[in-house]
Amino acid sequence: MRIDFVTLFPELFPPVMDAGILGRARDKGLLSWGCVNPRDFSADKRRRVDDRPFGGGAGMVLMAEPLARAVRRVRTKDAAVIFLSPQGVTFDDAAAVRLSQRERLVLVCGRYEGVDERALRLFDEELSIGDYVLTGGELPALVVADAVVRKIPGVLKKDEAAADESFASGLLDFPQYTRPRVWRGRKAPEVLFSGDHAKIRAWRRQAALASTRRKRPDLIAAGRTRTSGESA
Ligand code: 58G
Repeated sequence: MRIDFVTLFPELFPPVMDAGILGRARDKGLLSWGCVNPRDFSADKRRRVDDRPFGGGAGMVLMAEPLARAVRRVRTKDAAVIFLSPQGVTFDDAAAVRLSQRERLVLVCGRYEGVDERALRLFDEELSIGDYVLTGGELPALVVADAVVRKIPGVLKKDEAAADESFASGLLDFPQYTRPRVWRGRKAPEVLFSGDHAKIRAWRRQAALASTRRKRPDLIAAGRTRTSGESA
């Protein structure tokens, strides 16, 4: 997969995109990415990309033209061009799976009080990572990139991918324990030392269901949970 970020702050991307599993995905040749800066497409010699809102009011608006030129630089026929904004459709695990099947993504990050409304036609989709306003679309773009890339086959190690499946099933993960067996007087569940893998699997399924009921009852009410271990 190829991801292009359209951003006024390209320096925010390498620390996240080069670390951990995302960095490994690039090393393995499963991901390439880059940034394009609308400031490089500004029409004036001061490289301005924002201007005052027509009709007055506080703050500045990102101008349509530098954004359009930056998007044109990286857009291809097969690319999904996505704008991150609080007004978008809420991004979730299913959207991550869907976007992971695309060959190219262009993730467009706004700044200031928003972008000129006429620029919205540049985008195939408008996504939000949740109901809050941030100072820029860069963190949401990185959230989307992280969630999408880890869905690309081969990016996660086999055991990591298996763990992901349990959340994609619509349930929270089962509780995990590691050494020591007793920590500050609290024992790890005995069943995990039984060596009986069928019994461990059954315990984990029940524990995941109990944890979901307690912490996220909305997931169970949504009715998309697989509660008895079927595979799809
Ligand atoms: C209204 C307000 C329109 C994404 C701000 C556009 C982006 C939150 C999210 C904006 C974002 C999210 C200006 C800064 C978009 C622009 C950007 N905030 N919830 N802020 O995904």
